[in-house]
Order: sequence, then C-alpha cells, then structure tokens
Amino acid sequence: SNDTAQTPASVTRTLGPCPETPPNLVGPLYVGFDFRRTLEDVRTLFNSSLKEGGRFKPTDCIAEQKVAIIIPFRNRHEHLKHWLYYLHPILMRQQVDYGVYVINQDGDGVFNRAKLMNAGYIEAIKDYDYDCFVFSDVDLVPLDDRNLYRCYDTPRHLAVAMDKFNFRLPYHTYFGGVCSMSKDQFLKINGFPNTYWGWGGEDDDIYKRVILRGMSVSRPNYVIGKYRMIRHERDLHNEPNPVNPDKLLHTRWTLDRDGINSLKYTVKAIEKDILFTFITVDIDAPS
Ligand code: BGN
Repeated sequence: SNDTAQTPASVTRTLGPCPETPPNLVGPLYVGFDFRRTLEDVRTLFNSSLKEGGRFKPTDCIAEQKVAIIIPFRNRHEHLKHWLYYLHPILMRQQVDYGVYVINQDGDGVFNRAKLMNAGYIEAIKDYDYDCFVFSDVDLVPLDDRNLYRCYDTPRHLAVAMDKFNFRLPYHTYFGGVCSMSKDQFLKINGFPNTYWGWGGEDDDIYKRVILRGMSVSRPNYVIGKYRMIRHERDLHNEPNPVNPDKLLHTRWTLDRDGINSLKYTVKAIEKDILFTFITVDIDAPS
C-alpha cells in the first residue's frame, strides 16, 4: 500500500532552533563554597548529560552558537570542583552547545593568564567548530543564570558585579574575571597579549584592544551580573608585575605583533574528563 505508514515512528525529527530566551532559567541562585565536594560527586551528578571532555548540547533544539569555555589554571583543583558543580547545570539551562577547556600552565614559572587563554582558543578550535569563546577565571561563579554565557554583537564583560568589589565594577573600564568574544571579535583584536607575566594589567590591555579596534563592550546589568568569588590566598609565582602598568601605555603599537599571531607554546598533555578537557601547556615561562 502507498499510505503514509512507511516512515517508522523512531525516525529523527528535525530539531528547531533554540528559543532566543532559554525557557528554564531560574534567575538568582544560591552559591556557597563551604561544602567539601569531590570530583567524583560532581561526575556522578552530570555524567549522564555530558560527553567526554565536558561537552554538552541541548537535546530538544539546535543552539545558535558553539561556545568554548576557556579557564586559565594552575593548582586550583579545589576551585575547579566548585566551578564545575555550579556552572554545568547553569550552562545546560542556558541551552548552550558548549565544551569546557581547562588550560593548565606547566611548571612553576611565572603565571601568564592571557597567554593561557590564547592557547585555550587555539586548542578549542582544533576540537570543534566553536564560534564563541567565554574566558573565565576558575574562582568565579555567577549568581544569576540569566547572565548568558554566549557572544553578543560586541565583546562582552560578564563579571560586572563581583562580591569582592561590593557588587560593583572596581572601575569603569574593568574587563577582568569573565568575558566573551566571538571568533571574529577575538581575531579583530589579534587575540590577547602574550607578554603580561604575573598579576595585573592583561585584562586592561584586552579592554584597550577592543576599544582601539573600534568596538564597544556590552555588559549585563548589576542584578544579573552578580558573581561570587571563591576566597583564596595569593598564588605563588603570580606576583604583581611592576612592568605591566607601563606596558599598557603601548598597547596601540604592540597589539599587531603581540597576540594570537605570535603565540608559541607546546602541549604537554590532553586529558579528557567527563566534566572538562584538561590541557597542560608549556608557555615558556620565566622562573
Ligand atoms: C587593576 C589591574 C587589573 C585587575 C584589577 C582588579 C593593573 C594595571 C595597572 C593599572 N590592573 O589594577 O589587572 O584585574 O586591578 O583587581 O594592575
């Protein structure tokens, strides 16, 4: 017979695009860091929803953006557990097609946050066709799931109201903590500087790059943009570097030769956990 019963019911339906506003957001969230959780606990919670490497995509719609979350890292496993525990369900509710990349600086040399983020960008695009990048510190958890981890028409600063700054920006041009950029926006500023060793200034350099390339910064409001930071001691081998403030005076001239086009590093190991991809990189750090 030539009726319509020829297609089996199990055949896959074509999925529609995800709605502009994710339907299952809850708004303000409780976030606390006192509970001692293990990585194994967190794996048990999410392993049925995630794919190896900390990958997720919504099952009931097609996400518009493919988002790589890049976390510069060294010796902060305690923080990473909390970050994963809180962020995975938030990102799932936000219906993001995402992967989590923890970029671990090899050795005990001076830390370099911006160079690690550059390496994370390169490693992530080897893995999947990402078109949006969220760069996040490992110790920052959003307090409202309406703060969407995605890209906008201009580079976005997400961590606008951190508890340690009394839920305000410390200064108007602050661009630290968490930001997002599309691939085009990132390439337009030649990525991030590789030459800011130690603490301070690299985020200000990134802000300057954005402005110098004629873009503006988008931000959520102070209600949606709240964050809790995990309290911690100052890291070893990440002292404030006195040469960094001076470097900021030269961004205009260094931008074109210090960035993603001059990045050099070597991958020492790539480990895929169910919750994240852990990439150890040698970035030739001074001791
Ligand atoms: C600024 C740092 C930023 C840091 C914020 C918040 C510098 C450059 C010299 C002005 N900038 O002072 O990197 O994110 O404080 O802590 O050190």
